[in-house]
Parts: sequence; structure tokens; C-alpha cells
Amino acid sequence: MKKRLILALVALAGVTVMVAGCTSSSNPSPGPVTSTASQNSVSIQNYAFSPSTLTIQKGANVTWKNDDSVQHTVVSDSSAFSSPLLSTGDTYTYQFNNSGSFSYHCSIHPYMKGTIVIA
Ligand SMILES: [Cu+2]
Repeated sequence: MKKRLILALVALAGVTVMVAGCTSSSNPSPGPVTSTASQNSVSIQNYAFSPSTLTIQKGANVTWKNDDSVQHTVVSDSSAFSSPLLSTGDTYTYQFNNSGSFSYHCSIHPYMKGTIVIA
């Protein structure tokens, strides 16, 4: 009688190990891959923002890159965001978590204007 109980316990333990092993190996991915916000980029060249108007989804990032030979900045007209001085090749990224339309300019060349529209 006692021997049977032990055998049953051993069998049970074996099954438990198998199930545990199976469970841990069946789901190797660490969950859904949170894709980074779509690449929304604005190029600064020839004293202008290109595209001058960019429409993005709420919560997305926008990255400005200075492709010009002189320094520029990206400053929101409403002071929502403000980049440091961007030299050639520098980038500035801002995440838009609020709906609306954000017009911005270059603080060095105020005639440089652009708009980010959050859909
Ligand atoms: Cu500028």
C-alpha cells in the first residue's frame, strides 16, 4: 500500500515538472513588442522646415534634423516645446501627447515657420 502511494506521488511530481517546463518554454516572447512611434521627421534645410506642415497621431514623436549648414532652433509659438541650438546634423525630438495644431518657428530666423497637426 505504502509503495503505491509513493509511486503515485513520484508520478504526480513528474507530471508537475513536465507541465511547468512546458508552460515556461511555450511562451518565450516577453509580451507584445511595443512598436516605437512611427517615424515622423522634419528636415531643416535652406532656412526652411520640410515638410512645413506635418500631420501625426497623438502620442507620436516628431524628430527634427538640421540638414542645413547653419544653426537653427525649433521653438513652439506657444512655448510647448523648445529645442536647443541645433548645429548641422543635430536632431531634436518631441512627443506630442495633446491634440491640436502646434505652430513653431526658428528663434534665429523667425520667418522660418512650421506646423505640427495632431490628428
Ligand atoms: Cu533658423
